[in-house]
Amino acid sequence: TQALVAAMPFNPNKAAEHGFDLGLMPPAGATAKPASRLAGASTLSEAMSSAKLGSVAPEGGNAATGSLDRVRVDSSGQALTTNQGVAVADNQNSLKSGTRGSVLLEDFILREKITHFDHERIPERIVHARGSAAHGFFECYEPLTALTEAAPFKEAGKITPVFTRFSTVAGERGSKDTARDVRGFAVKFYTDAGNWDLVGNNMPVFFIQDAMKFPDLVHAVKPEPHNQMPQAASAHDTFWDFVSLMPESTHMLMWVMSDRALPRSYATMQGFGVHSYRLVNAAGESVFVKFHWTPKYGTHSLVWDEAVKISGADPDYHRRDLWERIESGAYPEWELGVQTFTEAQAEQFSFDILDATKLVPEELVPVRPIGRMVLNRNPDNFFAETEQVAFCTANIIPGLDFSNDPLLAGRIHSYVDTQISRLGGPNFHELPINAPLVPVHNNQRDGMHRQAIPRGRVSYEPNSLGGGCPFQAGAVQGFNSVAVKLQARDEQGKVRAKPQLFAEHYNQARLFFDSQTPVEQAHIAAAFRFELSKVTVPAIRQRVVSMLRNASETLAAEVAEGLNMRPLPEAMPLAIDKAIQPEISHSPALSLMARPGDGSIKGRKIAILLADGVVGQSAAAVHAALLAAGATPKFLAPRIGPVSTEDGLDLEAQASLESEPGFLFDALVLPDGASAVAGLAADAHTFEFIKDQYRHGKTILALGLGRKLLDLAGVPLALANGDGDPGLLLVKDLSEGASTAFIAAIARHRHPERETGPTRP
Ligand code: HDD
Repeated sequence: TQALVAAMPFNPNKAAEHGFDLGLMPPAGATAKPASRLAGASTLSEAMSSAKLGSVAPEGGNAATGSLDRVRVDSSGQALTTNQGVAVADNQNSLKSGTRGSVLLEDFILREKITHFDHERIPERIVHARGSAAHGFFECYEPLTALTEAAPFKEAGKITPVFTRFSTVAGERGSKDTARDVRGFAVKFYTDAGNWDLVGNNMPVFFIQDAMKFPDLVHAVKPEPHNQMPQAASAHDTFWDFVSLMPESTHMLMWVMSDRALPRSYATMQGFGVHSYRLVNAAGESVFVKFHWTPKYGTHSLVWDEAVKISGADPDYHRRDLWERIESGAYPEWELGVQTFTEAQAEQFSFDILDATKLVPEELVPVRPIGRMVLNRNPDNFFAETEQVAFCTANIIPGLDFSNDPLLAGRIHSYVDTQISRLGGPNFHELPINAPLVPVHNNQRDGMHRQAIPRGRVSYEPNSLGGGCPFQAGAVQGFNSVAVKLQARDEQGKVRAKPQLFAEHYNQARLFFDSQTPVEQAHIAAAFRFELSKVTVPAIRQRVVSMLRNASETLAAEVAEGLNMRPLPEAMPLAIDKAIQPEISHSPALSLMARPGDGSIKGRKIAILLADGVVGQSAAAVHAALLAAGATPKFLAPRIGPVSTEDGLDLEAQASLESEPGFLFDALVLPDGASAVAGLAADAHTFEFIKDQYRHGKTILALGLGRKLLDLAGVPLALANGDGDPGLLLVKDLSEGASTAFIAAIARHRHPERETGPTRP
């Protein structure tokens, strides 16, 4: 028992421990490289400068460790104190006039404790309230100096510490992780030229083109104001009312109705900077750039039925996944890629690159990989780090600049502004998680919660009394905005209007839908059907279908069919008077299937069912093989705790079938042993478990007599068309070949060939 329980790839009790930082140590049994010299650095600048010397990425450590150490609190071996550092003798009883008398006003210990507690909550983010984050690093592949002088891209092997927060958009802080929603993908680079925040999403486009519409969009999607329902869901009248009156949202709706909006984990989703930004080199020359994060472990999503069930059984599904991957050493990793193009190229595109509802197809401009990001350390404290981190699109560094995207312009204002009420004043940049690694010198002073203690009597510039310091860095060292030339068409003077191409709303929506595989298309149609079935006003449903007709008649017809809508409503009138011919009609890169990942099963959760009388050896062997492959196998039985085996091996169930149902796992092992099969068959949870695993397209391995459970659950052993099911492996015992085949089938993530139509069994 000891050996197998200890073989958990991570320590689930970590957060309860004091004394030493397990997160900085290579996880027990993991194949991570030993903690690098960075972990031992005593200051951040020491860590950073040693990082720059070499090309070894700090797996298991993080350069930001040094700076946070000064504010870390370790209470091991310490007595309880008040906030003034006064030792507290009794933390159980308030001060009273006699044991049955009234509590005394002078009880400063009670009052301090309660007062602090009363103020422990801060406002949640108005959007992206629910999130999870981790520390890590970015490593540059090769110098990008021809295009940009941005600090992270200066040399091959250069390491820049990062803190990355993922989020859902609509739900409140305590809502579920697996809602159908866009996911935030915000990266703070602590560069040696100041902080750069790349605040993106897991989808490369957005609902609206102008920040002017953002409050309307958010009000429409959030729970309705009169009754505060529904939570973390777009499936309601106000959202669909708004978007059906904003045809520019059609492209984004395709993404949000696709499986992209149901990621399997944060580690298996792409990220995008969305807007066109600029890269600027030392000579001041600039090109446009779009940023792409591509997950090493592939793009994998949930299916709707699975997402709905998970949200009940484990609302923290993505948060837990991120945490456990990092603790087990299966570090989430993404490659950063850029699409770069010139102003002249941009002029030729059939769409406007300032329009955030459009992407630049990879067929037009390929994505060039420039580095990788690894997340390898969990935060020590959720509030201090994940909640207090303040991202801002305005945080850019020399070598980067904005484009004139009007959505971006509003964001540059909004993020700083919102932190002032969320974090209580203008000094939130001093919070340890937000502070840059480089020193800050300016004449800004005072304000709520000021931490810095500026010395001297000079707080203005120019000055002579302070020797002229801090002085302007000048054009060579300081940030310079690109001197973009105004073009003839910009000389209309002040206008509230948009460029003509912004009025073309459907070409890329069509491109997206037509580039999906049939299974993905079926899921999109099913998602529209589901969401619109929750819309109570028929006119809104009609309007959405009339909008979809302009993007895809096939999709519109399927959705209308699903809503019993006959005849099809007229297509919505177009906003543009001339047809715009798109460059391409198919972009395979837009399918989730385009990025299966590196073929590993690192971080996947696999259930191995047990019951008394199980053949211990084969269950233990499959556990060991999965662990060695970097997955997180778990023994489950009708009841948690010890399980007796046929062959005398001690095994222990770490969860029960009731506490962790089947849809929480990526794959399933059914054990061998006549009594175990009988024991499992006597528990109805077993069949729910198997049916969900089957229905959701998961890989199932049946060892020996375990296959009987499949028969009892009514699982067909072949596909509807008579072909063998690649996700069902029935083996006598666990020969070498069997575990390899099992691992390869899990690496496919899901076996959609089991799906027979939009309404599947
Ligand atoms: Fe935003 C948070 C991403 C448009 C205003 N946004 C926020 C976060 C992400 C994004 C990832 C969470 C950051 C974190 O983890 O703390 N937002 C986007 C993307 C957009 C976008 C990719 C379109 C391309 N956002 C957008 C617009 C506005 C905002 C147009 C306002 C004009 N966003 C905010 C905000 C938030 C925010 C209100 C809420 C909390 C915060 O900023 O710190 O300022």
